[in-house]
Amino acid sequence: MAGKAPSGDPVQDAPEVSAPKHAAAGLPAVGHSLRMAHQQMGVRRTALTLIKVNQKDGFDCPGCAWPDPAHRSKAEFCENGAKAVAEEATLRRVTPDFFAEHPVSDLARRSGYWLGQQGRLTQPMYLPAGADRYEPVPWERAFEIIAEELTALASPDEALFYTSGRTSNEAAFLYQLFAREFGTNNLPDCSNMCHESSGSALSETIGIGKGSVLLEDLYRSDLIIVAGQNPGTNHPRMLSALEKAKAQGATIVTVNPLPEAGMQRFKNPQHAKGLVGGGTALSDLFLQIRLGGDQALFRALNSLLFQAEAEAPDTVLDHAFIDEHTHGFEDFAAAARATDWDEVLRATGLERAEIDRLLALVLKSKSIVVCWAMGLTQHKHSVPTIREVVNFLLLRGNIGRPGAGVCPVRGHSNVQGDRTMGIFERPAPAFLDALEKEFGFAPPREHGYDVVRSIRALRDGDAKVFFAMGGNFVAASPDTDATEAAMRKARLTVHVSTKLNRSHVVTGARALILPTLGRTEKDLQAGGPQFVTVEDSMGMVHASHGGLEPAGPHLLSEAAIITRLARAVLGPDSRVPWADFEADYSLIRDRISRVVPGFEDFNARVANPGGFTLPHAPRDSRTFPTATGKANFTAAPVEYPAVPEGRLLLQTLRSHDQYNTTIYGLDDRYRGIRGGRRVVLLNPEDAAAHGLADGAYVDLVSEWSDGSERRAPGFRVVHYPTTRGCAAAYYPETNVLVPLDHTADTSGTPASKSVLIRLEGGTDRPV
Ligand SMILES: Nc1nc2c(c(=O)[nH]1)N[C@H]1C(S)=C(S)[C@@H](COP(=O)(O)OP(=O)(O)OC[C@H]3O[C@@H](n4cnc5c(=O)[nH]c(N)nc54)[C@H](O)[C@@H]3O)O[C@H]1N2
Ligand SMILES: Nc1nc2c(c(=O)[nH]1)N[C@H]1C(S)=C(S)[C@@H](COP(=O)(O)OP(=O)(O)OC[C@H]3O[C@@H](n4cnc5c(=O)[nH]c(N)nc54)[C@H](O)[C@@H]3O)O[C@H]1N2
Ligand SMILES: [Mo]
Repeated sequence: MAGKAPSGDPVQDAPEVSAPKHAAAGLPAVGHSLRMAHQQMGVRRTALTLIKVNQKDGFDCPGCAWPDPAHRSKAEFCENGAKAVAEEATLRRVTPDFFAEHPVSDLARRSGYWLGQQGRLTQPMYLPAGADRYEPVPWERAFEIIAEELTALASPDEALFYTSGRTSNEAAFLYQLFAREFGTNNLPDCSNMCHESSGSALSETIGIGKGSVLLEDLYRSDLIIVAGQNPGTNHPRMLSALEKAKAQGATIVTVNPLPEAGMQRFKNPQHAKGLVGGGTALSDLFLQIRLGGDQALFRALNSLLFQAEAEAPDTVLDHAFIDEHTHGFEDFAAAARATDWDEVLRATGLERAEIDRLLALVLKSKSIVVCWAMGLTQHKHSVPTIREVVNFLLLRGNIGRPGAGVCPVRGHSNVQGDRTMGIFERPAPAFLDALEKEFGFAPPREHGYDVVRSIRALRDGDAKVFFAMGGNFVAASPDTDATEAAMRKARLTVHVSTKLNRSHVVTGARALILPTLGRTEKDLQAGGPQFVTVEDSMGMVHASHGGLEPAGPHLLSEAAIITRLARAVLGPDSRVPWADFEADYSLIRDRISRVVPGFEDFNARVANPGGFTLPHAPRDSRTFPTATGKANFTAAPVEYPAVPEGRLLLQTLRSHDQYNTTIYGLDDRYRGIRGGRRVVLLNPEDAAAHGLADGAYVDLVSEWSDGSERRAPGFRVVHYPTTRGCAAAYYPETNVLVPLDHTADTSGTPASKSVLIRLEGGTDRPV
């Protein structure tokens, strides 16, 4: 029934298991998404809301960051977008009565699924020091409490300002402005756990930490390699783009330890054929790689390109491009020629013939795009892995040409825009100069803390106030026990949120929950109705207009919360006209247009229904704003995770029924799992080697070089066609296994796709 949350907390470790699916979307996806939407919002609201998703007069889908095509269909959303919308537009409400009924100690025992299912937060809530119940608090008092704690700090650097990636450009710009006028660059964000490795590798090699392709490039591409990504679940609308690319002649290669259904076959729900027919086979070649083997794979491919060039000079490499636009070619060539094939085969788990097959496809393709997501970014050696992808593309001039380029597929719907707006703990000096010029205060220059450093700072007493603009920091971060202990040391934790989550119940001495509008809702301010803007994964900026009545009369927009907070904390001395910004967001956009390159004339250009495309020097003109002024080849040693006998590598990934820490349901339909999340997918031969039947229960125990161990108990074994030696289990349940210090070199991203584990335990289901 719409509006009612399940009462009990369901069992999550006894799923039904059937064979994995070989196709994604189609009719079951339509049915599934409508069922969930009806449960949350009823039939009428579902219909009225879903027709506005990603339409030019509607709102940007709060799901993923995949771009919208120029010609939009009437239903420009996917199954999981519909779930994301339903989760926000739900009719369920969390009121002060709910908090009176449920003390924090009770809520702390509930699952993340249960917490999220309770509905939308409706009033600001305050947890006083020593109390076990949140109580309602007026907004003004909430801002006073925050101001008390912030102004009592010995230094502004004792405060942390986290951002998750749904925050609009306008709110993100204000938020970083507030943090910097207050005096700190401590702006950790979800990107630190996500595509930071892409940003690091791309900034260094091509001069900009963003992808270089537009949708048209995918359609024009000859070869698309999708590595370390599960679009069928996480970016379902990408499947439509791949289908179209395929129809126009592209070959598609998938590199993944798992045979993900979406990459095998796609039944496009927008065509009758897709609904009832067999759909389109997407992947032409599937390389079932070992976890962490991608750097070795691309290095091997590069060495084969050199070999092919030696056999047929001037036919394989793009010498004109290399000579004119790149730096570091000779060193890289030497490294690639020295490739150790035994190592390649060990690291990738592939056969030489499979890599040769990929080579043949590469050699006959003029234009190549490489797409990737968390399978490439969350390893210790992620940055050199992505640099190797760049090397591969540079060799044949595949950057800055139609149909070719790098395509890191971003996660949260505005995570890329938040960065563009200055949510970054290591801002570029030019950005700070522009802020200083525009607002007349001197922003701090010293770098701030990223996510992992923020947790250490809390743990060590160097940070005392934690403020989050969205997200679910304690559940999304690694090393759950250490992170929770660190958070409990804070003096004050504040969450600007739409839904209840774990971070609201693992708090500092005092805590606040500040309920905010979601993107689906109307945003009415003193200056009239407001809209916000977002940037998608391909650097397109457009407006998002919410249409629903807000979830309650007490909600404030994110922008309003920041402006009021800023006034409470900074007082009349602030150089920023906060009240004006709250009343009229176009005034914020005017300032953005003067601070952030590419946003010139922002208000006028965003009035164009499709929005506008941000400049991207490598894509637009083959200019590379790097330290050398060229695109940089890099020659790092090949790395891959070492796995001792009897141990497995575990990746922590998403099921089909979750959005990060938001759990929509307990099914992972494409992988054949129903009604549970505590599962570990094991290759049947690995399971046999451990004497584990399908359905046995084990503890996952991670082991680290410092001798420490971490345990996640009670996982049901599922025999699954994953690469030998490579296990998989869902996040966030497995975040307990990933130590804080297990991060990617250079980017600092938690290496949550390569966790060394052993399996312990019996066969019976634990009670
Ligand atoms: N419905 C839904 N949509 C989402 C999200 C969600 O949770 N739910 N999350 C959003 C966010 S924030 C993000 S960042 C994206 C995440 O999108 P994805 O990166 O697709 O998410 P994951 O579930 O982490 O899947 C990682 C994929 O990489 C593969 N993989 C893991 N390790 C390796 C490796 O070493 N090599 C290779 N080649 N493959 C590997 C896994 O088998 C899996 O297919 O999705 C966004 N969209
Ligand atoms: N082990 C492991 N850990 C991971 C990952 C992994 O693959 N494995 N993936 C990592 C990745 S890629 C990411 S991006 C992070 C995600 O980290 P986060 O972005 O911090 O987590 P989410 O679960 O997306 O946050 C969900 C919460 O956001 C709030 N919210 C939703 N919409 C809005 C809104 O419009 N405004 C506001 N203010 N709040 C809103 C709701 O209260 C909801 O409970 O997790 C990372 N952690
Ligand atoms: Mo992400």
